[in-house]
Amino acid sequence: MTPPAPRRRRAALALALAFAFAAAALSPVAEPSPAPAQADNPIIQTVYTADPAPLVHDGRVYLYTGHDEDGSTWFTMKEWRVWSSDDMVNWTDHGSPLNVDTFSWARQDAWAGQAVERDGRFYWYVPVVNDATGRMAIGVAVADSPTGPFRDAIGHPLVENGEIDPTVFIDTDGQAYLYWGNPNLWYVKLNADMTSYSGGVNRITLTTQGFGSRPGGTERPTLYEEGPWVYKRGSLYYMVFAAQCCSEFIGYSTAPGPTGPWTYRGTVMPTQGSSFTNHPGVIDFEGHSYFFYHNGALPGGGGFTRSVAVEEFTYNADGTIPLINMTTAGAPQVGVLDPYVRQEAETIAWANGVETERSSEGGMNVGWIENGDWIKVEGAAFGSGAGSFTARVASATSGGRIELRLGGPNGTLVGTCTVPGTGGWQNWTGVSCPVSGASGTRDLYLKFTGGSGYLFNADWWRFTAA
Ligand code: FUB
Repeated sequence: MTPPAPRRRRAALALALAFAFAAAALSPVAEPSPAPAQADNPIIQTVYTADPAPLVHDGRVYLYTGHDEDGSTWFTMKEWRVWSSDDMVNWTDHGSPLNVDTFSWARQDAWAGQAVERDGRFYWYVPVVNDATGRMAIGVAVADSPTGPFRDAIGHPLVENGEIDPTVFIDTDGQAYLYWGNPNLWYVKLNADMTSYSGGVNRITLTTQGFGSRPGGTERPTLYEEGPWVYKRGSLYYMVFAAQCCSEFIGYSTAPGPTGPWTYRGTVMPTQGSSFTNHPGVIDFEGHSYFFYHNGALPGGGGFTRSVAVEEFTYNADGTIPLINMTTAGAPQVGVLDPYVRQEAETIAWANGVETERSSEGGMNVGWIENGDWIKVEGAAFGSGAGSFTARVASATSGGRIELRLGGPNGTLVGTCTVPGTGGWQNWTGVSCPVSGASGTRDLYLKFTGGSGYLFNADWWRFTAA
């Protein structure tokens, strides 16, 4: 239960300093940095994340990412992670339902993948080293839920040519395509089962007309580097990709069909943000368009300790993508959060000092809470007023307190719940306390206080109206 000390120190440092350093790390930015307490980017602060792959399903955005290990000096990645949100600012941690060991034939490198839904099943395509050949191969995992658990769908690589970064796209006629590649660009036409393909492996010819011209690019004449993301908008097909190396920027091409011919359209996101790689993911959600990427903006962050962020954008009238800059503000909230229904403690707009783990009661819980740590939950709609607060908590020590504050970690105190020792980090009990002064729509801060060491864990919470 007790995490290794270095991990804890990393998180505490990262999260305590994040506000102070995030603006400096994102250089340049289009607008002046927002006040630190308003920062929502990077959207995950409890671990380093990379290679975002968003998927809209049933009114939620599911975000599939890689996980850069703390202190990495290479792309040391053992597992993939899933997060979800219905408002683009409060993200629920679903843990890691897929890792290298899921594929019995794989050795290492849980690098950039993408998941898609078809006929109620979720297929997650990932690059990973094939132990038998030592080369990168593309595996496919399947699940009945967007949050898994995922299992190896076929027990062997779907396709292998030593290249990486699969993106999957299902066209409006039902034909699915899998594209991938670095340094080349490939695709196969997936069969309806999504776990096999027909017609062989096709190579997309990288022309400068299709993918831009790389300055000084003798070995690689075009800008295309890796990380393709293919989708369709109206009748236009888009391929957004990491361009040039290194550092990368994000460029894009368009085509009248899923296999081309591609025309290079320019830069989506310039080289920014303290990571020499970047990786695109583009979706529409609730009438808005979003661009996901990664950078090195958390303290301790860099090229191998990256973090996923998101920006809202609007397509130009002719369908071209505007230039998007990294910001610390992130995307605006879509709607509000309902504090009167059960909310997972691991639903977080910004975390300061805490981490997450699997809960014995299902899902995840927040843990490694120390005195002064806090969680921001953005845009909680209290309406005419909350009367009480309930939380599911556990403590192997003597507990502590949850201070309910509005507007900031030192904002207006509207209630304090005492958490007792429960005899174990997974021995769960309910605690309640009265609340007064919480009305309207406010940013809620759960501030944790108590003695020294780890205080308690939190699984979920809810308010009751006055
Ligand atoms: O995360 C490992 C690799 O870095 C990905 O596969 C690439 O797209 C780059 O982001």
